[in-house]
Amino acid sequence: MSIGVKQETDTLEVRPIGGRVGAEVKGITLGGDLDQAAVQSIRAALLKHKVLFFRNQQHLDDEGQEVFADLLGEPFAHPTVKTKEGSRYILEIDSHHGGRANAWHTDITFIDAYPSISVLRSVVVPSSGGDTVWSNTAAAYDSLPKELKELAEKLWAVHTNLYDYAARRPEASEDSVKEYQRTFASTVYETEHPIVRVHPETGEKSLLLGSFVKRLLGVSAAESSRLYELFQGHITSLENTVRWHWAAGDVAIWDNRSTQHIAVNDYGEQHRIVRRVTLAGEVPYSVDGRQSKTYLKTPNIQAQ
Ligand SMILES: O=C(O)CCC(=O)C(=O)O
Ligand SMILES: [Fe+2]
Repeated sequence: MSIGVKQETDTLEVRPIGGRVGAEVKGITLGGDLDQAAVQSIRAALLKHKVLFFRNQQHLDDEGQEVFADLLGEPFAHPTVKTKEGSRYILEIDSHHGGRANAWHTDITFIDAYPSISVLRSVVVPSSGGDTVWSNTAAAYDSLPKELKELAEKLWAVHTNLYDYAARRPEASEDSVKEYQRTFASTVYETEHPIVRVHPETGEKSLLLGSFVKRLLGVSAAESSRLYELFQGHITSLENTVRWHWAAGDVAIWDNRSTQHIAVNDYGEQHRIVRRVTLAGEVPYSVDGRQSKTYLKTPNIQAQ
């Protein structure tokens, strides 16, 4: 697909990468000075391809990333993790400070109105590895047989930010386990989401699961984990994914309402830094019009 939008003298060129998800956008310099038409084209391409990649955006600093993100929506600060010093709402993910998002997830689904869009900028890249993979959760829903779609549409799940961090990250140092409790899980959230949500802009149905899920409602723990694996397996099926090999200065933007992602943890002790800005989202609706709900928000006594 090619969208013929004038940006200065450039044309926005959108080249799909995966068969079902992801496109590289060329011919655009990201920043706070983009005109409305360019921003609209980016939004339209994002709704269609779910993840957009932009190479060679080295001119962006933290503030440049923020003012560009401002054009796409309302800034949204992480509910528990402090923003990077000197920035308004940048979250830094630094591999030397425990930052490795190496489990499939959608950002911040432990609250009801979780972010609509995330904008990620690569700052330090390892010499090899450190790719990120995204999946299209609308394609994952679409590729289910009718019977499983019907089952999924009936199910709800509890999402939380309190999980067994040490068990999930066997290589993590004691310090990063403490850091997790002190920051990420300093306030504990639990939220009920339908496992199929309806996209507020496109009306598309998508699967809403990922690693913040604690259990599915109305079934036993064993059934919950089997059903989770069944549906999550469709999300992570390679046909529904796209993989990006970063260079410093690349920017990825994803529709957080219809994707999951994972940072591949294959680069050992090498340094890797990415910085993220998230934009406010809407409380999801199920196919039968019920809304997600955060029913627990409490200080974590273990983190005191
Ligand atoms: O490190 C990455 O590539 C992705 C990190 C992540 O999960 C995020 O920025 O939301
Ligand atoms: Fe993430």
